[in-house]
Amino acid sequence: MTAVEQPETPLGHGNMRRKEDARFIRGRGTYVDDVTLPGMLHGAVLRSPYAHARIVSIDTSAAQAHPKVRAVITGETLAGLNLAWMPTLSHDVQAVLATDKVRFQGQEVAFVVAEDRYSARDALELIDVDYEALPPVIDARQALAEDAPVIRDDLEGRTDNHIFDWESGDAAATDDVFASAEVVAAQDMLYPRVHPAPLETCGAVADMDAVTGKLTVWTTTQAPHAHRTIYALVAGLPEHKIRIISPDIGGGFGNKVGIYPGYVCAVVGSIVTGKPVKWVEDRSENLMSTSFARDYHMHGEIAATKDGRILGLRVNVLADHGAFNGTAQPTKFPAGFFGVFTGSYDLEAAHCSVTGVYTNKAPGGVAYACSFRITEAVYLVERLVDVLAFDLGMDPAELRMKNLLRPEQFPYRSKTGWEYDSGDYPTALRAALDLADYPALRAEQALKRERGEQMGIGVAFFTEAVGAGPRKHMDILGLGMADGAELRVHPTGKAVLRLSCQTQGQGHETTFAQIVGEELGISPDDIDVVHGDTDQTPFGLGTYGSRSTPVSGAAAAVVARKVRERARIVASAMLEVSADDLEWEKGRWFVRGDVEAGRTIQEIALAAHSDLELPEGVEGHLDATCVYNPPNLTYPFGAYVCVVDVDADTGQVTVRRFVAVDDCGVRINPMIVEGQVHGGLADGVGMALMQVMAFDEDGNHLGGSFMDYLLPTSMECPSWELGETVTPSPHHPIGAKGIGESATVGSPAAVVNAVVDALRPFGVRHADMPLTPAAVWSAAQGTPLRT
Ligand code: MCN
Ligand code: CUN
Repeated sequence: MTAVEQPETPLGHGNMRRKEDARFIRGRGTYVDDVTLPGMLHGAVLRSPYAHARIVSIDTSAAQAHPKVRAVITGETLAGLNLAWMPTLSHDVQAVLATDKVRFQGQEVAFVVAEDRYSARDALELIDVDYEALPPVIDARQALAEDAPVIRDDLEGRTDNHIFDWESGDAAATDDVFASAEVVAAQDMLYPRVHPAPLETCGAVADMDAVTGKLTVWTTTQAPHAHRTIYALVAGLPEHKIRIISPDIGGGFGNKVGIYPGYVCAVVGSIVTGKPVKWVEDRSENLMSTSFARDYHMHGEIAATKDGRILGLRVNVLADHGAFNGTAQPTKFPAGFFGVFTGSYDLEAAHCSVTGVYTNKAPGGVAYACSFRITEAVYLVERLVDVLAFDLGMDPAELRMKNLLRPEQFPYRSKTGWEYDSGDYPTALRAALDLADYPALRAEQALKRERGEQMGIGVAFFTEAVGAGPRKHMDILGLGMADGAELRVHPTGKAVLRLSCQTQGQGHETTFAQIVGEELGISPDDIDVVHGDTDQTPFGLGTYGSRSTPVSGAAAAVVARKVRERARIVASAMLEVSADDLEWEKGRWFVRGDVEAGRTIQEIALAAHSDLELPEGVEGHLDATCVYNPPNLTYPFGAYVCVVDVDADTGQVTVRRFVAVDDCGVRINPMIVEGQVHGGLADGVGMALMQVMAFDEDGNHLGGSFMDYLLPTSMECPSWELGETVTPSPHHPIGAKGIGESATVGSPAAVVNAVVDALRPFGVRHADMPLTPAAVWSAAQGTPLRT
């Protein structure tokens, strides 16, 4: 126990403070940019000023002549190594350095390696690129026009900018429901292009050892093992000759799932120069060229009875994927998990179609706490429910309560084929409404409206599907989404857990130790979690889609249980009784009916490494490994209530209150869960009110700095009011569901619903994010802005 109270919960240490904070709060973390190797050189990327242009020629001679420059690499150099193009995570290819054309502003054109970072940057300006500007495609709605310029003329036989068509649900049944419905409400809405904007930008230090032939890359990655395999495939090296180290990461939020050209250039730079090469991008490079999120143009329709029973949903989406289809998501899901757009409601039929297009913008699409497009899906359905409430003149909370899935319907198979594992939705919504004192808020609003003051109350309910995934259904580039875990208990009863996932701030070193601690009765302080180094950890697909707890967390529990069973055999040898006669209580095996006769896990660990005679075929020591292939996703859910005050004269929105009731099943560390929720709620306020990656018609990026691309601070956020319900996942070994993205998924709709509700006296039924003062003011004037 420390000075701060750490209450004992069913999961042992519960709110244990984060082990990793000991180094973080002292400024003693080790990030990629902290890695310094002897003789290390520095790389810098030359980027395209054009959104779309043909490269006529590149003259690097002046840069080569710079006294501190060691190498200048162009697309042509890479083409000679067959590395000018690399595979994306969505079975497309992406230019590492452009050879033929540039396809978005900020695209990588050349890479300079110099003795220091400043010289590398200076030398960029000495490179002379002759571009022939081409008309850009910026608006996704124009991408499929007859006369639209073809962006991906590198792909054989390409005559348009179409990427994919994907659909889900039953079109005919949905059309029938709509044809006979009493009420149909429709709404166009945009989920704008946004950016995860982690505080630490992306970077890598690559070190190719010419003697051993081993490549070591310290890099900002959320998925070290997946990266290693992709490097192996691209470079033709065996995996054991590649070591990916993901040290401390200053936030990922999905931005660090993919492989960026800069990483590959650092590797090539090291091969070419024979020295380690560091490349770390700056803020503008991060915002302009790395994985964006969303950019979904959605048309939604909702069918209902006059008294507000929801019957069906029909949705068309135009998805802007930028210049390369680089979304990070399971292969069979080109629109991610958008298929869960039926949300939390019991309805008769649903159908959606999604069309993906190329535009002259940075690639990406799945990032920023997205749960693989569930952010878009939840926003869509939660806005549609509010639009329906508007049309019917019903209270939006009451409309939701009337249509939520009921507890007895679980496990629930949705109309688009997802099996929700568990849930008690009405209880969560009631809890949120109680916490907010919803009736009092509506009464206050009525009073204020009489005075001409605009107050809004927004309600949102969400269901997520996280924990990808059953490997039968989910893979990334052919790699099945299962996770390994290894646990070693030392003779003194202290343990090391090795994991394939990689924390970026979620506190894995603490919570995974808590999982094993709970299973074995070893203090989490005595369990070291090793992660983020492919030489030291078992294979697995990494941290994104809130999959660490559902998949690696399950692996940690399973591997600990294997060790516990091994300990039982050792204890039976120690106590000279049959293993069947032993019973477990946290931390020790004892003889059934004789509580005194037992051995603690620490005693057993020592004996397992001693001269104790073990039964035939039983190995000594106390170790185990496992690979966890989840049987299903986990389905966390939550109910949110947001209260805003809007100044209709200035368009200024103040988020006054935010109530969030989350259910992520069993909470391993409630304090960490609350931290995750706090962060996600702030994300939601940011997206709803201030964030958009905007472009002008020439494709110039208008959000390349934090002056233009705004991050919410404590000034814009209220003091969050959290509640919880606990509905364990029936298939997860400890009943936990993911939480890392829940609040980002659920909160934007709550904020937008609140602002639109505030503007009700002006007849406003919908307004697109971000609800900046200009957008709010325009909406109140009856002339909504379109991004
Ligand atoms: N947890 C818990 N009990 C549960 C569920 C989770 O105590 N029932 C704890 C976990 O043990 C873990 C944390 O909460 O310490 C988040 O767990 P999980 O929901 O499994 O999510 P991941 O660890 O897989 O994290 C990924 C998720 C994603 S996809 C994004 S995006 C995001 C997020 O986490 N990026 C983050 N939260 C972030 N938080 C920080 N600080 N930095 C990021 O980059
Ligand atoms: Cu989609 S952002 Mo998180 O899955 O790393």
